[in-house]
Amino acid sequence: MSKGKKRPETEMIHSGYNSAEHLGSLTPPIYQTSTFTFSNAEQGAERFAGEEEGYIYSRLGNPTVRILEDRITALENGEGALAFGSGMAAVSAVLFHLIQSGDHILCSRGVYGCTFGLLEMLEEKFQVEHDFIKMSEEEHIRNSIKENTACIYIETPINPTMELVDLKMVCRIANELNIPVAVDNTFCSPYLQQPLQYGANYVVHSATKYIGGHGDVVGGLLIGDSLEQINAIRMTTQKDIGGIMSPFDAWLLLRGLKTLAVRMDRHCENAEKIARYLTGQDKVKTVYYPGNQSHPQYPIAKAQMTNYGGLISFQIEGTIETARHFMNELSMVKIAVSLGDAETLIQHPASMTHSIVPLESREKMGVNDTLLRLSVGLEAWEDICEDLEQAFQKLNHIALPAT
Ligand code: LCS
Repeated sequence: MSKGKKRPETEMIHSGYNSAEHLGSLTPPIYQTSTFTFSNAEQGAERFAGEEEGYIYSRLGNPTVRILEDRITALENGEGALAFGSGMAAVSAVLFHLIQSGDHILCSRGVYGCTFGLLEMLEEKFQVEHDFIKMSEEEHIRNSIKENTACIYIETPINPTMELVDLKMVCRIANELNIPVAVDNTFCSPYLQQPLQYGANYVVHSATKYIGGHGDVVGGLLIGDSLEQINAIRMTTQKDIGGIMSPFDAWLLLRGLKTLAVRMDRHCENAEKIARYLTGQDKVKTVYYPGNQSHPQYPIAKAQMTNYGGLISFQIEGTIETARHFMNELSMVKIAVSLGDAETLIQHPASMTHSIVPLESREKMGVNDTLLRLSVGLEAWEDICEDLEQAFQKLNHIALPAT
């Protein structure tokens, strides 16, 4: 968009793309090419030397992918962005960029299971240690920062416990000490939360989730508050490790982004109703949903999120068997990992997304055997409720067998 910044709903549709530069094509073309031809040998040399702007090879940049990178940069209010083949590729790129052997990473008290796996791998192979802490008390955060703390890595809301981290507070401390902060913003999408505005330096997304929104693509995005740093990552971690996004996947994500605002509004609306229903269900012990006033960090949710998102976790009364039985009785709601799709999905973190986390760490994070995570979809909320209700009723059946 040439005439300055528009509102997010508009930026999701227009930002980073000028149809006049693409034969008037309303939709961005898919530049399905591995390489780009140079008009002569001198031009090739100039591009490699960085003396002339232009594409070289799709691992180093591709026009369709670049439109997506520019669009997400605008949505997160950053200076630059990079697209990757998965969310994990984006997470690992930012960590590899920020750390060296012997460093320390301070993390929120819980992260997605594979991020946990990556942190363990960094420790085993490269002696990069990490600590998970509940980032609620300023003093505790300050005391947990070490001489060798190279970065603070945060999920908020945390997958799957829905615990929140006060971004303003953590970033203030980190900025003061010059420690970069990276925030995984997957659960919110840029529509509900923009961590850079609180002083974070990097934002990562599993674009597989709300940004794609249709369960048909795996991708990751990394946005930075410094174009210089993003370019450095492009020319190091991304170029050399090579976890790039394909032009077709970028195109799918550009298509997904066009409807992000309307989808998120509906996800949030549905989740609010389902959370209320679950809160009143006597087979449910606890509901973890940032929009519940009883959520311990409700004020943080109100301060840093524009709405409460489409994810709800809850503890079911009973045992792991009850949790499994409940899932198996669902008929419309699908049992699947991933989230942010049109379909309502349910999963059992202890045996699925977080099964890689050893029991002791899992319990410290609050991921126990009776915790279920629901990604509320775009269906009629009444149908979601009815499906949950009939599955809860089947549990009653088990509790009171006919004699
Ligand atoms: N960050 C968060 C918060 C995630 O939830 C995930 C995936 C990732 C990063 C990694 O993204 P990916 O490489 O899969 O694109 N979360 C999943 C989940 O909760 N269920 O299945 C995948």
